[in-house]
Amino acid sequence: MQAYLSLGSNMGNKGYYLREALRLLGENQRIRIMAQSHIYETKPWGYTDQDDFWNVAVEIETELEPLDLLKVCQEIENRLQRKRILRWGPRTIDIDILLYDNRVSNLEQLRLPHPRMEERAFVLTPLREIAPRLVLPSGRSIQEVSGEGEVKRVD
Ligand code: PH2
Ligand code: MG
Ligand code: MG
Repeated sequence: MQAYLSLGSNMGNKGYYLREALRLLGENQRIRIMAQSHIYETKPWGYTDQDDFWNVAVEIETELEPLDLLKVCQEIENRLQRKRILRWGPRTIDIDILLYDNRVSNLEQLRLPHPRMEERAFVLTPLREIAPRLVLPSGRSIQEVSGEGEVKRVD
């Protein structure tokens, strides 16, 4: 199965947390990283009184079902000292599942497709880089939608 993930960090050594998260994902026997975007520095979205984020998008192939993939992502977040204090608040690492094949999930722990992905430049810009032909859940091409927020490449 194919999935797209969005990773973000805005605390401490952001590059370190992103690299470690990607390394730990790739180390999982049931996950293969197929494509990885550059790192983008992005203005915080939602709760704006916090440091800028660094964001990355990846395409993976996985044998894990969505909830098992979510569990792996959360284990990596916990391992990298993620503390859940504020919704949309500062975090060492956040790993979100954006799309998982064409699956739809309305579970409280996991909404698929990610309900806010098309509003956010910090998701769309890295994703467009690795999936330029992607058709978004709304039916629009990823080329037509830019989302809100400032985004610039850092690496
Ligand atoms: N993640 C959030 C809230 N706001 N803003 C940016 N720029 N990047 C993020 O990854 C991000 C955010 C909640 O997960
Ligand atoms: Mg998030
Ligand atoms: Mg999250």
